Amino acid sequence: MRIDRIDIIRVLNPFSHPFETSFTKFENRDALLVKVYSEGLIGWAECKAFFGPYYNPEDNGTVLHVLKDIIIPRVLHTDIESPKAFMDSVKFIKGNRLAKAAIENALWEILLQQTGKSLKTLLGGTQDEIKVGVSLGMEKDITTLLKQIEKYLALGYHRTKIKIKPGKDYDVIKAIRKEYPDITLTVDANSAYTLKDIELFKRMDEFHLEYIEQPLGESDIVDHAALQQAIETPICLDESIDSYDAALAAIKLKSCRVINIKSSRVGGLYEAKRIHDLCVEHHIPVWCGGMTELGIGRVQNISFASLPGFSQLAHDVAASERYFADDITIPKVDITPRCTIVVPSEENGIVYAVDEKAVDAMAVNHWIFK
Ligand code: OSB
Ligand code: MG
Repeated sequence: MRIDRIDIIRVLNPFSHPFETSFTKFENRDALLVKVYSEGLIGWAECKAFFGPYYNPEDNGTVLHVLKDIIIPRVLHTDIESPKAFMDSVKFIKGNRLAKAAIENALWEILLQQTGKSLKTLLGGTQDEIKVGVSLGMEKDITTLLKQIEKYLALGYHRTKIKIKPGKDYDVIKAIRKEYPDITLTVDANSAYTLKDIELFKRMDEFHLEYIEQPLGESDIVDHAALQQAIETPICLDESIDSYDAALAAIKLKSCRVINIKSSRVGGLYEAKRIHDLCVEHHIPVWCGGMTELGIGRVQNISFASLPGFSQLAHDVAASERYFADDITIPKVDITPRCTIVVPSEENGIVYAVDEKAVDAMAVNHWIFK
């Protein structure tokens, strides 16, 4: 794949409903799109960074710097054999995986066009459709949150995940369990606690949650092992799993019993597949996490989630409509009456195209490198 030109486009798309987590409240999706031109083909990708470094150390500003000043000068007008070859060529850059993933993801899109195959086939996906879960932000009070839960249960969402933080945890879950004793329920702390909160997590065992996502800090793999030992509820790691080595360490130390894989967080689909395979080998159930993606990123997540290890648990990959009034693919992502999403493949002929008019309407900056 000869790289002839790369564009970066910053877009803004308002959420239909603000999304509040333990780290920030999002009013819109502020995202960088990447457009890689190669020998007459164009690979689009969506960088998953946010405006600020709230979820992990990167943000749109650092991604722009790393792409513009380091990665793009390195790859422009060179020939890249594969996404893996690209990843090998940027090994000298520490971290910055969201930035690397943006280019890596675009290379996969070019590869799909070159081979005429679906991403599902290239990755080795086995499932025709994936199970959809919902990740709900914090609300001003429990009544409002319960209304949100009711709305998505009525639509058939297979798992309800709520965000928690100190002061908005035990009582909120208790109120939900009173109303819905049997739904598949999970909580995500986005690393808002420390091991000092161990008693709180022991008390949460009574709620038979499917898992507790990222209770402690992102580097606290050892503390997560201590917490996992002390509680019945499985811990699911998200932020902590930023590489294959981190996944291996967490498995060896028994820091978790479930892993949320986000391909962007680990530097792209190639690395994410390695982590998936590692988890399958060690019988660790995985599910595909989300970053409130626009359509381009969402569609790649759907194909990634068709890998065999993802068959048990529901994913944070939902309909476009769950997040936004407008989106940037044709068609927009939608759910089936079974609340699944059909995986694009050669057999079903489903193809998502980028809605360039929608991209233009959301664009606030455009950089061209050629
Ligand atoms: O921790 O999984 C997370 C959104 C932004 C950043 C981190 C997370 C999330 C979500 C929403 O929980 C996932 C989604 O629906 O896209
Ligand atoms: Mg999470």
